[in-house]
Amino acid sequence: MVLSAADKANVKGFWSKIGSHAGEYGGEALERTFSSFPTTKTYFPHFDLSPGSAQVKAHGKKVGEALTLAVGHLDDLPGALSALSDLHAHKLRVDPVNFKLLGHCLLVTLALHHPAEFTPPVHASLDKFISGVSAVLTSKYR
Ligand code: HNI
Repeated sequence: MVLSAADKANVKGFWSKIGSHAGEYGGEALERTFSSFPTTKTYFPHFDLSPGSAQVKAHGKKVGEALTLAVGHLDDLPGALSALSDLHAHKLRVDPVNFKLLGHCLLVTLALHHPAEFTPPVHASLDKFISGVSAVLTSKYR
């Protein structure tokens, strides 16, 4: 997944608008993923997944923060996400299809919070970015 200079500028620009909300949006996106696509819940049997769960919020915060880290390393996503890639491939073994579902919910969540900034070009760049992160997190499966 190659991000052009324009994609990188779009992602960075959008992320600067989000500011400190990335963690909160990560939690919302995760909640939406679990309720819209319940099969994703199978990876979290050890979590309290009831609506408003503090555990889901806390985990979503980690996801949001990992995305913020990735935005800071758009030229080296594999390096920046190497440990997370090991975790998802070797330990968690999350079926890659789930990344599309979470990625979709992340986009929806971002669009809901920032409709004016979520222009079609920004939409496309964010989709590429999240797909790129997902590609790295599923790259060590084989
Ligand atoms: Ni994911 C743990 C980031 C997709 C299931 N995941 C993490 C952690 C981060 C993270 C950060 C915490 C690591 C730590 O504590 O050291 N995950 C991300 C990102 C994406 C993603 C950035 C994609 C954008 N993870 C997914 C998907 C699933 C998933 C699609 C399954 C549906 N992740 C997990 C599970 C854990 C996890 C399960 C371990 C949770 C725990 O605490 O036991």
